[in-house]
Amino acid sequence: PGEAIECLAAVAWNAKVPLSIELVEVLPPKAGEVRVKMFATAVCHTDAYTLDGLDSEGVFPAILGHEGSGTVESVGEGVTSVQPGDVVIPLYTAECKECKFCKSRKSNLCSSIRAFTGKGLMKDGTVRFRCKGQDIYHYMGTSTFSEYTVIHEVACAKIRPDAPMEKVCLLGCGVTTGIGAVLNTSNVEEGATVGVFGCGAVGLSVIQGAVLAKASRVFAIDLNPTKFDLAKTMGATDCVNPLDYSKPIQEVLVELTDGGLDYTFECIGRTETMRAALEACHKGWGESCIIGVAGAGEEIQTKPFQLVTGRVWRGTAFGGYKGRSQLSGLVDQYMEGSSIKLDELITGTYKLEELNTAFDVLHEGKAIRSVIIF
Ligand code: NAD
Ligand code: DAO
Ligand code: ZN
Repeated sequence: PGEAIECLAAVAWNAKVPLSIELVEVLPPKAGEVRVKMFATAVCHTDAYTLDGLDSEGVFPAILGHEGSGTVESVGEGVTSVQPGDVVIPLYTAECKECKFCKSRKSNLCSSIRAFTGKGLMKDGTVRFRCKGQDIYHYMGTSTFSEYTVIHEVACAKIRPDAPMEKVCLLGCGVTTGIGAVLNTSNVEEGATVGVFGCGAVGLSVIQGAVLAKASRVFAIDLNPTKFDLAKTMGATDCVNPLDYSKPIQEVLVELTDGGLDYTFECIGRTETMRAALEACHKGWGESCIIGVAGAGEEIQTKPFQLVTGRVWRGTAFGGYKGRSQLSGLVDQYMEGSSIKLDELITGTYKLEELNTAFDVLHEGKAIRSVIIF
């Protein structure tokens, strides 16, 4: 590992101000670290949420971005699982394969670096970005809004070199999360009915997961009817806009489904829709999975009787996938045919200099995924 690299990055100097494209210094990777030359990155709602100041862990100045792909430029001491030239997807949910989470079949919440990445730091407590004489924090251990980034080896998912990096970057977060929520976290079975609250990239990927699970009916629920065409393309059988009804949406869905849905997924990040998703579940067995990230300090509510009468409330991070072991398999599945849809979700491509526009179109409800190509 040689020298610092000077390159362009989008710096979030503070919450609620647009990103600025700056020349930054990216220091060489230390022991157990990998420097990656980014090829592409998409913009997920979680980046917008952090930039809007809603994230209790948000620290500034920082380089945001967590849904990307690139090639390894150099590796630090002791790194053995990747080498320069390898194509990788950075993981915001790492996999060390040694901690108790990694050893458990029940969870993907690796604890090896999380205490540091949650604070915007590398595992040695320092950062690898400098700009205008200042240290710049990392974000989720990924910081993909930069031409070069430094990540931990345990957060480096190696994938096949012939994968189109401008597409498979979507597997770094939203698509994997949605599909995994269905297949791993909720274990939806053939013939089940599914309700999906929110038809952004995450919700649309829950829909594609429900199709993979052979669900019998898939209800797409969104306030923005322009999302419904794509929801149908992904496999939704019914589209419901809460604005078309005067009753609470959970009551509407319970009526439409003879007592409620077998599985629901909240892919918005609002506590009211989390409640609605739980209460739209069938008595006795319905299960609701929270995927959306609510604002810092917000709390969910329902009557305990909802659970007493057999409904289950659960949640998922990164769809339960263990990234270093399993992400390359999803890339293979995408490459082998039509079972995983990525191209349909890309609604625009931009240059790094246009990143603020990509945030604007997300806020305006006009984007599913905008991909920045470096
Ligand atoms: P997005 O903004 O693209 O999609 C959200 C959708 O919800 C939009 O289509 C919007 O019209 C719709 N919506 C908003 N309010 C609504 C309401 N009251 N009723 C019905 N629909 C409504 O976002 P995204 O990138 O798909 O992310 C969705 C959520 O998932 C975010 O909260 C994000 O932070 C979270 N997320 C979680 C994980 C995880 O691992 N748990 C991973 C990725 C994203
Ligand atoms: O291990 O304590 C932990 C939490 C891991 C972070 C998981 C984040 C999931 C929600 C963020 C989503 C999107 C990028
Ligand atoms: Zn671990």
